[in-house]
Amino acid sequence: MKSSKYYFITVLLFLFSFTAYAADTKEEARPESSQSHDHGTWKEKRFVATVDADGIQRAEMVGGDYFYDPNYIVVRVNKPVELKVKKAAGLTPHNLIAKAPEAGIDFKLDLKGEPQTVKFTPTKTGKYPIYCDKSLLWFKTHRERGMEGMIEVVE
Ligand SMILES: [Cu+2]
Repeated sequence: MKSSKYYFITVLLFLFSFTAYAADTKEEARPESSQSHDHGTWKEKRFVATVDADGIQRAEMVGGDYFYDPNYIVVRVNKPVELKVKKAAGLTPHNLIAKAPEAGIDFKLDLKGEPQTVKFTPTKTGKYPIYCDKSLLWFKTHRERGMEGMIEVVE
């Protein structure tokens, strides 16, 4: 009885290390951010925001398994942005993260079925990644599965 228990644990350990190994060896097909993807299906969906009459640039985005649409948003520097985000149908939890406080872009929120509005004013031109950091157990993060994108700030 004891040996079958050890056998079970050994198999589990093997599966775990194989999963980690498989995740490590997928390094091709990178977009401009530093993360790799496990499939070649990430396609840029670009949205170029225009400045509304009230001076605000508005954009809308949907996040789901495992995408953002659009996933590449171009905004103008030093003009306020209102990004309305919501979650596509599905049970998997998703979030939206940007960590570029040096450019005035710094937020993290869990996506919901009802739209939420993220407000920020980009202060520096450049390209700033957005992504979902959720994952299930030791599996790949959603970011690694393609749930990432970019905010590009232009003059
Ligand atoms: Cu996600």
